[in-house]
Order: sequence, then structure tokens, then C-alpha cells
Amino acid sequence: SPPPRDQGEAGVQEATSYWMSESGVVDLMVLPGPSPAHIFRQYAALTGVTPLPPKFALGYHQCRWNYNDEADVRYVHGQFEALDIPYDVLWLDIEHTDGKRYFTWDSFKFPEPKKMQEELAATGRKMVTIVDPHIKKDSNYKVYQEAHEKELFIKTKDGNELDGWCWPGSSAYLDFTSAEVRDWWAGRFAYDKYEGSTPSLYTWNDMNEPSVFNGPEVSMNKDAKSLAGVEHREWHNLYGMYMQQATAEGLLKRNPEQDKRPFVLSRSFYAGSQRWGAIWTGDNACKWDHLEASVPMLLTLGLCGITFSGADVGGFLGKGGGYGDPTAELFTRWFQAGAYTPFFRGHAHHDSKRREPWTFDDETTARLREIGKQRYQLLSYWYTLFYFAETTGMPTMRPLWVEFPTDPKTFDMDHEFMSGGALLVRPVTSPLATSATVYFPGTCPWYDIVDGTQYMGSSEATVSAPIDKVPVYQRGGTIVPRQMRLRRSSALMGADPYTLVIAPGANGTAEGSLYLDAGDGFSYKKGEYQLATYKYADGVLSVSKVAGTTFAATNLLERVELLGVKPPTFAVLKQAGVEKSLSFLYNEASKRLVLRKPAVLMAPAVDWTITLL
Ligand code: NBV
Repeated sequence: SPPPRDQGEAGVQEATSYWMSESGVVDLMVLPGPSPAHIFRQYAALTGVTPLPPKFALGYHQCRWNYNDEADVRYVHGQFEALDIPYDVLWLDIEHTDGKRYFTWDSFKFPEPKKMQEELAATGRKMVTIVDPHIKKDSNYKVYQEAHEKELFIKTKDGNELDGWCWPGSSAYLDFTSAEVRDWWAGRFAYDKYEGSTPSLYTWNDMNEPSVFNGPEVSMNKDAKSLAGVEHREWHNLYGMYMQQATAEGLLKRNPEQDKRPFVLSRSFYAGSQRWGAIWTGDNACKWDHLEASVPMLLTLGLCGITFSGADVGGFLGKGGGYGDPTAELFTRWFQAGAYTPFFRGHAHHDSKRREPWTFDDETTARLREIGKQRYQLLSYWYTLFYFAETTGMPTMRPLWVEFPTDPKTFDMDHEFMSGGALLVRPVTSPLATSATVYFPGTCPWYDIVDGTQYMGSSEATVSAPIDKVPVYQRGGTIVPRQMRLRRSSALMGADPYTLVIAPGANGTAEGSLYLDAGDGFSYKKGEYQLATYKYADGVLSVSKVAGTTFAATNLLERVELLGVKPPTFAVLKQAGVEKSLSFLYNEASKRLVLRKPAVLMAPAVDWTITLL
């Protein structure tokens, strides 16, 4: 029956939601809040949190359907190296396998997969291969044969092994809703089972809706049965999550010494998928409006607990999907937007033209390098956000209203977003733009991250946004840690020093934090990390370690940048009773003060202060 009409009092707005479910009962949970942060915590208590990803996973990922062979992999990797464009992970799509038999390699194109991965690993890079849930029905294929003998596949309503059409042709589908099957699947990732795999190989799960080309709605018959005899209609939405869980458990299991966190990307997901890895938004197209739509899509995922998410940068479907290939302009704008989202991966359909960062023209390559650099400068900022995502359930990419719940203008705004609590991003999503309108929420000042220009909260401005500029602003009242040296991968940045960028709020104070640990493994769960908080008030910057114990972080503070301040006469660093005066530079036009070489630890055993006099 239709939903009842609202019968609110005159002048009172009411909203009606109407739920239908394919089967079963609807469980309704009410999260009382009252603030957005409370709601995230409450929702996380119900469905779980995103565990801290390995740090490399926050870098840039380069994917394509497909990199053709080992020579192609070496070429692409070599170009990133030669052109100084930062990246961390190279991906291989379905064509790397022997006839779409997952966990195998095409021995002609990829004769030495271990050697290839080891070469990448030597420069700190990782590789990801795709592993889909449809298993080719082929008695010579070990994975199929074993699962068939053990009866691990989904059955038809009549109790026969289901037969569905997918990439390999006739395929069977593992029953990931079964704990026993998940355990068996996890075992497939052992190094001796997944031949040609090494510790730097990670996994991508696609087609796990589950996708069946010849099934109803391109999925399985609703009356197909799990091993427990439950119909597909009951667990359709859970299938992808269980697959990602089994895969993540596999990556954990293959390393009994527990020094590596899993990384698994999945297309299908459910409430709680955040516990098992990252999610991407699937097959978008190379179109400006798909770039625009990626922002509300990722914001929605984040609100639903799935904060490690991204959209294919460049738009997946190019020519093959009936669209054109990205122009240098569209690709640049997409790269700019993607660099400020949690999961940052370029990907492309096999029918589209090559679009690695150097394939447009020299000017575009230089711009893309610059954007990549912006991303890597903020890697530790993102990592700190993910630490808070794990400990508080707070999404890393946020709609404006999450940060400014008392500013009603933000309530329906989804073309601007916050990367964490400190950075406001206004991606340009239309062609030929040279300017953009930006709304600055709240009552604090905002500072352009490039030139320091100040804007007041609760105002709108038309800002210049030529092709080499992505409008990003630091919120007054925040301190952001950055690593300013251009490195080609996250692995090379572990020991690099930091710059603290201080953007004073309306009352002249600011605050920020930095989370440091080994970047991988689970020792952080035993306290091996450092969480330092920086405070700026009354012209004094101070540090205090607020959590963590045994991790020895040796990173130094190499620079402090203060935005929108007056020039001091002196800057004095004090630690353990010792004083040292710091040299500084001041730019009158941008009101930016740079304090040089404090050279103190970011997370010191003995606190330090820097006083401006
Ligand atoms: O494995 C091929 C593609 C993959 O590149 C894409 O990212 C997935 O979303 N896959 C879908 C299957 C074919 C899509 C046309």
C-alpha cells in the first residue's frame, strides 16, 4: 500500500521514509546523536570501523584494463620513476590470468610474476591483481576442481551446482556466506597456493554483486541456494561483503607474523564492509557530469561508514563504453578532485586510449606531477584521519554540514567537501572553467593553501581556478602536518621531516595532530605509535604527546608556516630549559611567516615550544 501522507502541524516540516524489503524483516535502529560525530560513533558501534590501512594504500594507484605484459608493467613503472610522478601501486586486471582462471598467470605475458613484483617492491611499490568470485568450470583448474569436490559452490533450487556465464564462460560461484567456504578461500592466498604471489601482492574483488551475465538483473536467480539452503534473495546484498572479508582474511593468514595489513578493493558492499577494505564506485564514464557525481557518491559512502572509497579517476568507460577519451583538461580536473578523496586510483577501460599521467602533453604531465605532489605532501594528514576513523568512526571525507552543523547553507551542499576537519575542497567539474564559486562555511577565516589569501566564514567568493589550480582552503583554527619533499612513493617518506602549517582561527588559536607508526603491521594495536597534538595560542606553538608509547618516531620538524599573522621580532624555540632563536622569512603580501629549521622531534619525549615575540 502507498505510504501514508504527512500529517504534520501547519508550518512543521515532516519527512516520510518508506521501506520495502525483498524478504525478511526490517530492523530499525535509531541513532540518537545529537551531533554528527556522535552518530558516526554510534553507527560504528553497530557495523564496525575502517581499520587503519597500510600507509601505501593512501598513495596513488595506477590501474588499467589491462597492462599487457611484464614489459608493459616495467615500462609504466619506469615512466613514473623517470618523470618523478609519485605512485605506490600498479594494478593488473583480468587479462593477466590464464583464461580468467583467478589465482593463475598468463604464462606467455607474465612468465615471471614473482620477479616482476620483487622489482616493484625494490622501489617500495606494490602490485594488485584482480580475483573475481566466478570460478571457471574446468576440471583442469585446481581452484574449481577442489571447490567442486568439496561442494563449496552455490546451488540451484534443485540442488545442482549453479552454472552462470561470466568472463571465463561457464562458471560456478563460491558460497561466501558460509564460514567454511570463506576459510577455504582465505587459504587460496597462501604463497604456495597462489603461485607467483609475493608479500607485496594485494587483491581486487570485482563482479561480486554477484554478477552473472545470463541471470535475472545480471545476477543469480533469486531462488538459487546457499549451502545452508537459504535463497539468494536473502543474502544478495551480503555476498560482496563476505567475499571481501574472506579475501582480507586470506591476506592476513598468509602472513602469520602479522606484519602486514591486508588491502582489498571491492565493488560490491554492505553495511559493515568497511571492516574489510576499500570500495570504489564502479564503472563511471569519462564525462564531466560523472566527475561531478563522484563527489556526492563518495560523501554518501562515507556517511554510511565506508570511508575508504574512491571513484575511477579519468572515468572508466571511455571509447569502449560509447564515450570519448578524456581530454587533458577533464583528466587534470579529475586527478585534482581524486587527489583529495580517500582512495585515489586512475583506471581505464581496455578500449580507451592510454591515459597515464605522461600521455597527454608535457604541460599536463607537469601539472599532474604537481597534483600528485600535493597528495603526497598530505599523506600523513590522511593517515592521521584514518587513525581517527578507526578510533572514532569519523569519516575522512566529509560533507560540509558534518563540520558546520549549525550553518544551514551547508545542508544541501555536495559540490564542495572537507578532506578531514581542516581542508575545504571545491573541485572544478565543468569544462573551460577559469574560476569557481566557493562557499566558506562557519565563522572562521579560511586560507588558500597555495597563496594564503584569506576569506571570511559565511561568505561566498568567486575565486580564480585556472587549469593548474584546485581550490583548496585551510580552515582557520587548524594545524596541518605536511611533508614537503617530492618523493616517488610513500615508502621513501617514512623518515622525512615535517612542516606544520598553522592557520589561526578568529581568536588567533589553532590545533592539529599527527599520528605516526610503522606504516604497516599491527604493532600499533599494542601501543607502538605516537599521537602528537600541536597547539598554537598567544603566539606560542606547543606540542604534547597524547597517546601511544613505544614507537620511536625520528621525524623532525623542519619548518613552521603561519598564515595571516603579523611579523614577529623574534622566534624562540625552547626545550628542556635550552633556548634557541629561529630565523624566519615573512611575506608582507600573503602575511605568511615561515620559521626555519626548528629541527626538533615531531613527537618528542620532552615537549618543546616555539614563542613568537
Ligand atoms: O575486470 C574488468 C572490469 C574492471 O576493469 C572494472 O573496474 C570493473 O568495474 N570489470 C568491471 C568488468 C567489465 C566491465 C565492462
